[in-house]
Amino acid sequence: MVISRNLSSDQNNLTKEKQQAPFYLANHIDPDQQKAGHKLFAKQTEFIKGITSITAMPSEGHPEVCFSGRSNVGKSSLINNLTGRNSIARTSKTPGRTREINFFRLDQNKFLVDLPGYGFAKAPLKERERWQRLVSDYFFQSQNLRRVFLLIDSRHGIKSSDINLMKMLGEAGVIFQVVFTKHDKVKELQFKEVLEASFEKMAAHANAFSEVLLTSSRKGHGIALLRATISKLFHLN
Ligand SMILES: Nc1nc2c(ncn2[C@@H]2O[C@H](COP(=O)(O)OP(=O)(O)OP(=O)(O)O)[C@@H](O)[C@H]2O)c(=O)[nH]1
Ligand SMILES: [Mg+2]
Repeated sequence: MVISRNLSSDQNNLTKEKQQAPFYLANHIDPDQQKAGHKLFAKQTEFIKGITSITAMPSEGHPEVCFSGRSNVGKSSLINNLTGRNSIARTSKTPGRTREINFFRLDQNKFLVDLPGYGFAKAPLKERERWQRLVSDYFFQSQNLRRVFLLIDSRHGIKSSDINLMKMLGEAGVIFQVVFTKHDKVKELQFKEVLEASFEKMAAHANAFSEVLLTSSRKGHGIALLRATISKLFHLN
């Protein structure tokens, strides 16, 4: 299924002339890219620190990618799976587990960043405001953010809180790539509908990357492709 929309030809410059490009679900992995992705994640990942204020950012000068999405969508689980470390990022059945911005260092001084989730209805207003300030500061001030992976639950699709995040990223001039999570929990037909609806919603955002990924941290689905995508963003292949 392909839905046309506008995407900037130069992903780092959203103001350049637009060209038609479709959204599509990635289904191919280049062998060289796969090797580079495997190599990047083969060495031990190190937890550097968690911050609650942007002044404490540790990764200045180092390229990084980050994982954002609603509470409980599976950001921390995905980082654990990518790095092959069961609990380097803390996960929980209860939404709101990650409350800081957590930095993890991969081989060659490349960083993965785990963001606190949003959209948790029971979170107090103060907590939501704190999230908004911290995450917005991060998006606007990070100098080396190569891409935001925007995680979407395969069962539920894109919600209004995700759209708010897309807008925030657009204002900060940051590209996001949608990564569907928990694929093991969804039936094919149900997912097809979610995908169609998601593409329609993404079409309103010029900073949406055309390729989307499908993952399951539980089953390991899509992990090699995500590793390869990250290594490519770091220009390692
Ligand atoms: N079935 C299934 N469950 C998953 C998958 N990924 C994560 N989960 C479960 O979903 C719950 C939330 O996962 P987390 O990784 O803590 O989610 P998070 O997005 O980091 O949540 P916050 O830190 O609260 O924003 C946990 O109970 C995980 O075990 C998956 O691929 N499949
Ligand atoms: Mg988390």
